[in-house]
This record gives sequence, C-alpha cells and structure tokens, in this order.
Amino acid sequence: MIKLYSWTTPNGRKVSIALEEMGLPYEAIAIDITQDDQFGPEFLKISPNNKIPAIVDGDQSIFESGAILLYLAHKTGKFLPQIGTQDHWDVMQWLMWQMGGFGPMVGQAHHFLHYNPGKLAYAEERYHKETLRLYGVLNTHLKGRDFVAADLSIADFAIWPWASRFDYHKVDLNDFPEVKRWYLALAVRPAFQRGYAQPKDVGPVPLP
Ligand SMILES: N[C@@H](CCC(=O)N[C@@H](CS)C(=O)NCC(=O)O)C(=O)O
Repeated sequence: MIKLYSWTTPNGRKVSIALEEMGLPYEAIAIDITQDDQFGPEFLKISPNNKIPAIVDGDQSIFESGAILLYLAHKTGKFLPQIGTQDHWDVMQWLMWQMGGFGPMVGQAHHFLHYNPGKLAYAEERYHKETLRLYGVLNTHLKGRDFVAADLSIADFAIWPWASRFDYHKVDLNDFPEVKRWYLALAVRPAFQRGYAQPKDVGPVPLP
C-alpha cells in the first residue's frame, strides 16, 4: 500500500485528494511540520529537501508534490490525458503554473500576511499583489470551464488546496466569481473532503 507522508497543508492535501479521487488505498503518516518532524533522519531519507509531501510505493520513493501527482496519474492512467494531445499539455502547463507561481507566491503571502502580519509592509504588499494577479489569471481562464483543463485533472488537485487557504492570503473569493464557482463545485466532492481531512481532520473545507 502507498505510504503518504504529509501534513494538513495545501501541498500535502494535493496528494491526499489525488489518492482519494483515484481510489488508491494508502496510509497517511503525519509529519508534523510544526514540531520539526520534517527534519527527522528517517524522513530525510525519502524527502531530502525536508518538506512534505512524500510517498513510498513499494520500491519507489518520491518527493515534490508535482512529481507525486504525475507519478500517480501515470500509475493509474487517470486525470492526465494522453501525451501528445493538447489536453495533456493543458494539464501540464497549469500544473507547472501552480508549482512555479500559485504555490510559492501564495505561500509567501501566507508567511507575511497570516503568520507574521505587520512586520514588513513591502513584502505584504508585494505578495498580496502577486496573489491577486494570479487569481485574476485563474479567474479569466476558468470562464466557461468546469475544470482547469478539459476534464477534472491533477491540475485541479494541485491548485484547489491553495485556493482553500483564501483566508490566509486575504482573498475574497467573491471578487473572483469564476474561481469561486470552480472552488465550490470541487469542495462538495466527497473525495476532496476526505483528502482535505488527511493526515488528520482539522475541520471542514473552508467555504467563502
Ligand atoms: N515544492 C514542494 C514544496 C513543499 C512544501 O513547501 N511543503 C511545506 C508544507 S506545505 C513543508 O513541508 N514545510 C516544512 C519546512 O519548510 O520546513 C512541493 O510542492 O512538494
């Protein structure tokens, strides 16, 4: 059975949501990053960058959430269209958009606006502005679409858990109605709700 090393954060939930949607059996192992579990020598053997998530599947060991999502999509043949099609690259480009922007930048917004407010006005402004810009891009893209790409995909699994922290990055989803519609449609899916509650249940999916 797949072992998922994770915590109750957007990057961790990407993978638990994917596992739930794919119907893959897994064991979620809590790596409490508030207690520095991510620096433990056993965990570093599978995640040398000392960050969650990581998975072990038989003799395969993978860290970096984007790589894990791709691994799971290839393993199951689900949620990633066949390579060579535009649909495939639509998923890939939005997955990379999340990994390179709507994760790192929004994460910095969390750092300065939620965890350490009032310490550095310039950084708060910079990352909030960039977060709002990224929401604008996503909002425009989602017009007339139910999902980020043609169908539900690993790109939705990657982006949605970050949007679920709208409160941390001080975004009113009412200002981005297409993102709100997409977010709410996925929030009611039982697999998203089960994945959100891993590796421990800290309350229901946030609703705007
Ligand atoms: N690029 C990595 C980022 C992972 C990441 O930032 N994980 C955070 C939690 S969401 C973490 O483990 N932080 C612990 C630390 O920085 O010490 C991925 O997508 O897997």
